[in-house]
Amino acid sequence: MNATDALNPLGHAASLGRLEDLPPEYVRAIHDLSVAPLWPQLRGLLPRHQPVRHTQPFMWRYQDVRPHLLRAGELTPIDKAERRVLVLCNPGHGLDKLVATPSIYVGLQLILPGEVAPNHRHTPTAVRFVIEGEGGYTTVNGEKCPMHPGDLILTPALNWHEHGHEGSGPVVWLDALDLPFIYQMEASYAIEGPPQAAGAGPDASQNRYLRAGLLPYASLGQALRPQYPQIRFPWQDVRQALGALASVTARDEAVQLAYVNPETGRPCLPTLGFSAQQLRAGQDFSPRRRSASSVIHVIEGRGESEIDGVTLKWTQGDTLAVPTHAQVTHRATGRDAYLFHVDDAPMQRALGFYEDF
Ligand code: GTQ
Repeated sequence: MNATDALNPLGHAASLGRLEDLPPEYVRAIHDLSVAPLWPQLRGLLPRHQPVRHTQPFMWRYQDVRPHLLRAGELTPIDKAERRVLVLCNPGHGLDKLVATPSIYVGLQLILPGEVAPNHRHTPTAVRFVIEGEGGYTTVNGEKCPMHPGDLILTPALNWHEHGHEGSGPVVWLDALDLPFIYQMEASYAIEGPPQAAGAGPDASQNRYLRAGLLPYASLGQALRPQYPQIRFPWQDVRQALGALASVTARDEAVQLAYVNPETGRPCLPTLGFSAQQLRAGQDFSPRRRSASSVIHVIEGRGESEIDGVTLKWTQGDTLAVPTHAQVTHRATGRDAYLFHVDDAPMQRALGFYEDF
């Protein structure tokens, strides 16, 4: 074949040379040096126009997983688990990778009355989104955060955190971590510590960052600001703010609030982004297709989502995985639904390639 026949109009080769096209002794010689030719793998590494995606549009039903999580409470005492978590594994990646999407780890964590999940800190960043139960708490760097259903609590990289339960009945929350990326970087590890001396006072969401637009005066112009001034976002505030936003938002626009650092207005964590959405009943909502992957947790309500042609019918407590570049439509049925979104847009923005289409 004449080489110029195989060029596309942009002057790039339609197909590239394969490993089998090379003399075996050449391949052996470079492999012996731990060296490989790029061109047989170039289109795999850099496919044209769209990334290769193994992540499946998928849903974990809370009512399916919950009984097994409660059973884990009987089967495995907390001191044999430290964190009693069932990890939501996207079937496109199998059970070993422990990922919901390539960049997002999600687990359901159970803590029973009187139990303590002991203090540690680690390089991956985590958040908790409370699903059910009262009396749970997470202490983050000495700040004790109560956990009510719908609350978001941040445990940023290298911040000490421990969980406990002073109430009755099971407490369950969703853990979301940037663990897959940190693990891939060979940078994931944890350090154990003694129990924290938690302050008796309320967390900062209850006295320092009560309203948008109002900051503690002393934080202005402070050279050394706390990196994570607000680590708890109470659901009752978020739900109320969504209702207020809905009243001034056109029917075809998203009623969605981003969780941000109140002092900087930036995403509250560097790798993963969080938002809460009020999805209006009886109306299709199709966000722009985006390069970020995401996990969606149903806070309240029921409905369905079409993700790359796969229809998933959801109800309260269910969790969905949305691959990168997916075409998505959400629909709440009956009454308005409330969704919690985790995405890797902050990471993609920091790396300079975030896109929506
Ligand atoms: O609660 O600290 O799901 O360290 C995975 C690792 C939860 C936690 C997880 C963790 C935690």
